[in-house]
Amino acid sequence: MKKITKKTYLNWYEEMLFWRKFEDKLAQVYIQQKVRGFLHLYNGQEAILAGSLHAMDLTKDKMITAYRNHVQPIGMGVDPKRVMAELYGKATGTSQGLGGSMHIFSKEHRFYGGHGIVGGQIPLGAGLAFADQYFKRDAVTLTFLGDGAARQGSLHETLNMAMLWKLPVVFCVENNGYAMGTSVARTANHVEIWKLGLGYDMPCGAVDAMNPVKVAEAMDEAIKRARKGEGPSFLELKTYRYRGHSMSDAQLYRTKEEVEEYMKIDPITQVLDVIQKKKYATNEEIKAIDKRVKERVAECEKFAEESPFPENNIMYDTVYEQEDYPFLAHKPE
Ligand SMILES: Cc1ncc(C[n+]2csc(CCOP(=O)(O)OP(=O)(O)O)c2C)c(N)n1
Ligand SMILES: [Mg+2]
Repeated sequence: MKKITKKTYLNWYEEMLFWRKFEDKLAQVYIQQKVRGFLHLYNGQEAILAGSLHAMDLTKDKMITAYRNHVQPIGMGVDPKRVMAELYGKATGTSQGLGGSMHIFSKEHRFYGGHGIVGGQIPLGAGLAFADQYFKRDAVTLTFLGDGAARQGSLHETLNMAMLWKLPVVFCVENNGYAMGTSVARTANHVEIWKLGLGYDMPCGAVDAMNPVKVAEAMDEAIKRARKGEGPSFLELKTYRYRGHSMSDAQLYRTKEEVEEYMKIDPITQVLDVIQKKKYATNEEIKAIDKRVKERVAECEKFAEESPFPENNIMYDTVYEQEDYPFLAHKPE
């Protein structure tokens, strides 16, 4: 694995803080009704993305996930201004404002969404890996899913085929304890999701995913295995989300104390602790990072605010249509 150095820690701190503040800003503008529809935030789960990016080869590897998907594309290189504009429904967004919160996508950056159907992205992730194997491209696809999606039939069909064909894919279950308001313990008779891999003889295990180092190490091993042609892995990344499932969640299914317990092992705080203990940065330097993060978020907000909404005509330009359809003269000449 690439060495985890002072530079890694400083980068992790700045990027994770940026993702956190970017989403805090989204929560704020959502309440102001500038962002509409659903909004599922990633606060608390950032170590998963930070550790995964460290282990990936960002020149070729791919990523696909569910609807908690605003910061992953940023990590993969998409301009965060365009992600925020997408959430605002603006023409400068990643999907020209037509996708919104749950559907960030950038083929150019090998980020394949952004999927609202629970478990829908699992077979698609294996499909991306199948294409890479078929065309002999040396790439690995990280397929993320929630603990709730682990109970979907599509997971089992996909695990079977992926293992049979030794597809270059890593299945990454982000176990944040809940599927909407339903705890993991209420969805199955065991809570060790990683054991589902055993049924397919797939290398599998659980990871402390509040710590980016642990995520990077586990991910590196799984990615290397896939790259060597040895097939998929199944990781249970143990994490926690601080905010509700989406913005309209009253969170009656958990206690404040439970949330506070996890905040004590917050991934950003853990990284900052190492930075301070190892004297990787002075207090002044840390303050400068915090300031830069604030400015970057403000820039995104300004860009989204000032961007135009798409023209109405775009609705006709982005759907398939029969060129000679005779009954509806909807398109202006
Ligand atoms: C097929 C399907 N069933 C139900 C829903 C409604 N739904 C949206 S999110 C969700 C919970 C998923 O939880 P999990 O996979 O743990 O992901 P998390 O929200 O924790 O990231 C459900 C049931 C849906 N979107 N799709
Ligand atoms: Mg969950």
